[in-house]
Amino acid sequence: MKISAVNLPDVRDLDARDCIPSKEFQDCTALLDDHDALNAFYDENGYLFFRNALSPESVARARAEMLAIAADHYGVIDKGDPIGRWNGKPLENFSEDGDEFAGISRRLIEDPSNQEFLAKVLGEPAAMVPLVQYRLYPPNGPITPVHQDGFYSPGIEGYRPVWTALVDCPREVGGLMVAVGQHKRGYYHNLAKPRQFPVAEGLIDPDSWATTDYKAGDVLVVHHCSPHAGTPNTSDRLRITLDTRVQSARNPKAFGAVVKAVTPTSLTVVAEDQKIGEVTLSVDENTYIRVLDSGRREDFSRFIEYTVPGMRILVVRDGNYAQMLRCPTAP
Ligand SMILES: O=C(O)CCC(=O)C(=O)O
Repeated sequence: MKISAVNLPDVRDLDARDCIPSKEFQDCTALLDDHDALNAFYDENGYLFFRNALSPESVARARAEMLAIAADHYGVIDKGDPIGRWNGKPLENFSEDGDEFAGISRRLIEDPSNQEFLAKVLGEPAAMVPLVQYRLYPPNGPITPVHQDGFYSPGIEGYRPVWTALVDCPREVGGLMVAVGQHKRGYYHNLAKPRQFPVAEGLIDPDSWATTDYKAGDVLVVHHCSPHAGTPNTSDRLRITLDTRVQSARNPKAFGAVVKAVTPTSLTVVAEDQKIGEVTLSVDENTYIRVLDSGRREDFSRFIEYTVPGMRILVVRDGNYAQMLRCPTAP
């Protein structure tokens, strides 16, 4: 049965801490040279996992950059500590897309040593989606709840999400778990509950959860309909990971832009990528608008009040239609 979203006022929310991963991811590296087989695995299981996928040099650089920010900007590890042991200081004023991280993901994804791998994952030359979350998770912090990315981000179907461990993340450091094969029945998010519409209990097979002991440089690709969640960090170290997305380099649907003009039903933007240039897109009540706060959908009737010329946004287009408009991150 296909569920497009559920409406279950009396059902409890699914708590990620009650989801116990009993399965291990399969390594898909051997399928990289057979794109049909890779896609068949993805369609069947709702994830791809690649051991040691990114080049060690590019991962070491990104790790060093993240460790330096953890020490110098947030003060949560001691300077020079190569394994990121938490020093007990609370992580304060942390933002997953803070400007202090800008450039780390771009350097990792655009590193020539990673291009061939990413092109094989996507099936064509890959470009980054300018949307990234950087994560420095100290021990015993909150974990990412069970969710399906496509429920919050319409238009992302063509991307391949790239979740990467930058330090070794064995089970005690935590990482991501995925409900394998549970991506074929639509969305389990409960519209009867307040925003963020948590996933309802009792719908996902409890025996479907899988994870692994991640190594730095491993890559996990999660299907936009696959339920997934963070696993707890019970170690003494930070969990240092990032997640970004790649898309077709030939036909990028998602791009950073600056708003040039707005009408009640259209938007003209100038893309940061000169090859895309200036575009005018139609906007309607189905456009998913999150331009002020990445976690909140805005009311379309006030579109021209809050979308103002000069504003930087991330656009996801389908031809000349704006599928999603959201505040940008610092890739
Ligand atoms: O790393 C995490 O804890 C969450 C990542 C995630 O859920 C995502 O990329 O959608």
